[in-house]
Amino acid sequence: MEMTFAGRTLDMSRCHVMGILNVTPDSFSDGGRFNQLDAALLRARQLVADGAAFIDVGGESTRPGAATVTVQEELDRVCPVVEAISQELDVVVSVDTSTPEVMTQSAALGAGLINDVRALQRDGALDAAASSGIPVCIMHIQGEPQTMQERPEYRNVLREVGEFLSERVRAAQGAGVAADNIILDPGFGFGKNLEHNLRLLASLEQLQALGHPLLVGMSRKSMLGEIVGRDVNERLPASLAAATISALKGAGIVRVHDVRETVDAVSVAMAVKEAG
Ligand code: 9MG
Repeated sequence: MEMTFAGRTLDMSRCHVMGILNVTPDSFSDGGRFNQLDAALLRARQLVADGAAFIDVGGESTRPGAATVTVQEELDRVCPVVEAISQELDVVVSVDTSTPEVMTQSAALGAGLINDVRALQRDGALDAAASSGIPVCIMHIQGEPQTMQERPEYRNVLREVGEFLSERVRAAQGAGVAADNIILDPGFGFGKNLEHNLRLLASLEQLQALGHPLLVGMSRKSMLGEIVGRDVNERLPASLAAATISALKGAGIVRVHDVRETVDAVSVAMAVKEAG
């Protein structure tokens, strides 16, 4: 199961590590320290040295209560960083955006993946993703980031997430996105309580039946904090456990803050999987 991201081909039957690079002034766990181009590049170099196959560059925080960002602000934050990393580093640059203009310009500057937590539902996003020609990650979300955690409800979370993703795959293909350029993500913490998140993680293999590689993101999230009772900066062991379980259950990409530690954890998971 191979996939090509701006000229880099990866075997998606193995689990790859995606490092998070927030370029927002209010990012939730790095305190917005990497919002300058130099600082972002420094961080990107470290992520690559630590073993990241992907770097996910995001200029809009999806944390509930985060400030909204204009299209121009998002372009100004994201595009210089995407361009600089693409030119300098041997890594797939992923752009974490729901904004069509950012998708189009990032792809032209060398991004290899569009990561849209709103599943290409914004006006123009389907067409922008299709014409970019690069792979896209379609994530499940219930509601909007500002309000999604207020009262998430499902009759059957696994079925509803699967149906939503299938519908978005059909919409993406209808707009011209190639089937083998689609990655899916159940969207841990995006309109889900702990019970919903655990049910999805326990059944992750079943989402593979949709026929696309899976990306998962649980690093430092409050679902882990709820389980272990620790603050955001003390969730490394819980995050490693979540990444290991995901890799064993077939995830092709884990999106994380702590790349070096996660690469080791995932390597052990992959070695066990191959021996089985
Ligand atoms: C941007 N972002 C934050 N959390 C995420 C997750 O779980 N998945 C994806 N694809 N993107 C995320």
